[in-house]
Amino acid sequence: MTDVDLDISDEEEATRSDFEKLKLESKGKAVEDSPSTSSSTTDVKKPIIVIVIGMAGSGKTTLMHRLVAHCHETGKRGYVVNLDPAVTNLPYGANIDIRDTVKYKNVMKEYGLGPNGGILTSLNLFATKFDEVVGLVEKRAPEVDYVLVDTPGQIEIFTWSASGAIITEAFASTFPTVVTYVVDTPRSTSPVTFMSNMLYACGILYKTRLPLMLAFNKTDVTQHEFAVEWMEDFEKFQDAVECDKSYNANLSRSLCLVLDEFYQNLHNVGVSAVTGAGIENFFQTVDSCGKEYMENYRKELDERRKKKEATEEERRKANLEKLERDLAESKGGSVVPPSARKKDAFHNDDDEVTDVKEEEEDYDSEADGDDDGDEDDEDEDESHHRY
Ligand SMILES: Nc1nc2c(ncn2[C@@H]2O[C@H](COP(=O)(O)OP(=O)(O)OP(=O)(O)O)[C@@H](O)[C@H]2O)c(=O)[nH]1
Ligand SMILES: [Mg+2]
Repeated sequence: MTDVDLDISDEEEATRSDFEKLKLESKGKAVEDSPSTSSSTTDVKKPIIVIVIGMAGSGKTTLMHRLVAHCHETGKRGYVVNLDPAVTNLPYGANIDIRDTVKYKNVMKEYGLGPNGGILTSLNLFATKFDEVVGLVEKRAPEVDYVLVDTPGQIEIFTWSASGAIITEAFASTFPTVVTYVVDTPRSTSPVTFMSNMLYACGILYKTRLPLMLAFNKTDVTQHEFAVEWMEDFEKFQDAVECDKSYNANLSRSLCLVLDEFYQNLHNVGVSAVTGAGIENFFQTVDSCGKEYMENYRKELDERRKKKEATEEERRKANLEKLERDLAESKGGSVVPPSARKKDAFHNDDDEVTDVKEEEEDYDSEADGDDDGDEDDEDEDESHHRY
């Protein structure tokens, strides 16, 4: 986690009260007022979802903090979701925090997992309740411009784990959704490391099938021009690779030919989460990715959603038929439908998972990371395992 102090505590305070205001304004509105998840249309004003993904330590959380502060400064209306179950100090106030729903330490104990497996499983458990998250965001949608989503550094969540796909699909089938891949620029100056980072980004692009923007972070330490040059001019990258005769460099040389096409689909922006450089440009790029989503991605997603709904309908029909059969067999005796039995088991066995909720009264205490006084949070070492 970050130790950096962005010195924006006053702004944060005001941002929080903005969020509070948002909540109070939308509180009391009938749920029916908001558009339903399954019948989302493009007519209703939608916030853009910005999912911040990147390697551990690339600066996702610090960038989130900066984005939240920038929203406040410029009057953009943000809504913040934290999906990192193991973070100890969250420098910004989150409207929805996975830690309120899933107790990562309990998950580790319950399933006998280490820190990485614990984080992955926590996300998988949370993913089963993601429709509730989307429902909460939908209620706020008319008053929000951007939904900023922080994620853990376990990038495999978004390259192969089920939860990554569930989360991105749930957002993308309802809102314009953009993936921001955060790159640690100073650590990507070697062509081989750069290439490996781009392969991760490529994996995320093909897995999520959403507009992707690269945010070259930490430009206060190293400017990102070299990276843009490598992406735009294949020969410049080849020249850099020439200096490195290792096996990996040979591999990189072949791969960069393949990745050339991948770069055509990318937007990129240089930022410094610490100084705030490039943040305005960041939001402009998010906006153009949001437009791209509407023009290119929406149609494909609508088709995918229709298919999903048809499968769901079939499943529902099959369940109903089974229930009717069970009723006939029980000859009027009481029948517990399988779905209800499953639900009971879920609640009895998995007490590390509770309902998703939005931050209300405890909003202020969240900002300093001392979320709920849970004794599990007293272990200050947990995030270090992940580096
Ligand atoms: N110089 C500099 N340091 C930065 C910047 N952004 C983040 N950092 C530092 O990078 C380190 C990691 O930052 P985090 O924001 O915790 O990174 P993260 O990606 O959220 O890490 P995980 O949640 O563990 O995956 C911290 O020490 C930050 O201070 C930046 O723009 N410039
Ligand atoms: Mg983080």
